[in-house]
Amino acid sequence: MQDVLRQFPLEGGVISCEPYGSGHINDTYRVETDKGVLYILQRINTHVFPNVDGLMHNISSVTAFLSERATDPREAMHLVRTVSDAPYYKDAQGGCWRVYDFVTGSVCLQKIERAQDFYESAYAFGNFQQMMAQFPAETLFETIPNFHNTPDRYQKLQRAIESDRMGRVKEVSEEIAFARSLAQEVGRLHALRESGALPTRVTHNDTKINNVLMDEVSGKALCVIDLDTVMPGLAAYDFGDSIRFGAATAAEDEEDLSRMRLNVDLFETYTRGFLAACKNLTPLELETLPLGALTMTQECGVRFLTDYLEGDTYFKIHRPDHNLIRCRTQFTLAADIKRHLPKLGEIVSACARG
Ligand code: ADP
Ligand code: GN1
Ligand code: MG
Repeated sequence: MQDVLRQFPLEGGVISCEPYGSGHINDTYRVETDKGVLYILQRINTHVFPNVDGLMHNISSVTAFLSERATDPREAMHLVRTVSDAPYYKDAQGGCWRVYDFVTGSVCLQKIERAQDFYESAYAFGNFQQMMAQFPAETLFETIPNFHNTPDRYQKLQRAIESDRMGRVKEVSEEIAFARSLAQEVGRLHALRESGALPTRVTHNDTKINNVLMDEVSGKALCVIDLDTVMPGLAAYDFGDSIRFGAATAAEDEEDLSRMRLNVDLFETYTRGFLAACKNLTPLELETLPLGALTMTQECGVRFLTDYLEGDTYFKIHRPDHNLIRCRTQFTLAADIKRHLPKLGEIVSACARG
């Protein structure tokens, strides 16, 4: 780690470097120097992001674009370039490392404690999308092709079932049946994107509440982080993924499925915040926001199930059946979202009217 940290022009000598946060993808560390300055050091997951140059090109240009427009420096992440002025450092073993300034005085929530926090995160993600409407989308690399292409996620599940590498298919027949029962309905967003009925926008694509930082005093959202998946996408992806994670009554890996439901009040809170910041949605985009919540939840369940069948090679796990547990919570939540769709449509219409 010392060798890695020497490659970045940090203020002061490093006194600690500890694992930090609870992301499923990168290895994240909090670094502190003897001058009291904090940094975030990350080893980029190159299995998930093989094109690190493309990824870091995106991050450099998106962070620069956002900081030019920020009124407070804490509103945009700041990437620390290496001593050779590169956006990341590649070590002798091929590990790829990047450093950000730690956004001081911020907190990162793992779950919603107050509705106001969810409103704040909604405003931040809505605002992110509104600002990125001015960003030259054609300069972005597609860091994970087909990231929210739901039919493609189903094809990957099908291939995992057919190869049954871990011999786990026999344990998950109920989950496979549930996945298939919603395949057509959750394939609709992708079809609407392909036909051009829904506009492609620059979206974040991973809008969990722990990908936004809040001011520890005022509780106001400061900045959107985890920009690895900023790519062309649909408004409904960003809206839907936030609902999946934040408007759920239980954690993504809750074992007691009776605790997992949609919190309709939080759905309403998020919709108000998102639409207060993101003003340019078309009528069909608005109409399909609830379908986005269903689709992102079901798709995430399909991804967890696929990873379970493939032997847990994608998402970090902390127990052998972690991905199966995560899949079950997502499918339970998807079923509840489906039951509420008419009501959710009414809420979106009411919020869009103001
Ligand atoms: P992953 O892709 O693995 O989710 P993230 O980029 O989201 O990685 O980082 C993991 C965690 O590290 C975040 O949830 C947040 O707690 C923390 N974090 C990341 N960047 C910063 C930052 N610039 N300032 C403060 N905390 C940060
Ligand atoms: C991953 O990186 P993180 O933990 O914020 C994943 C998301 C999933 C999420 C499920 C690049 O997000 O797509 O929805 O886990 N990110 C990537 O919690 O695959
Ligand atoms: Mg994250």
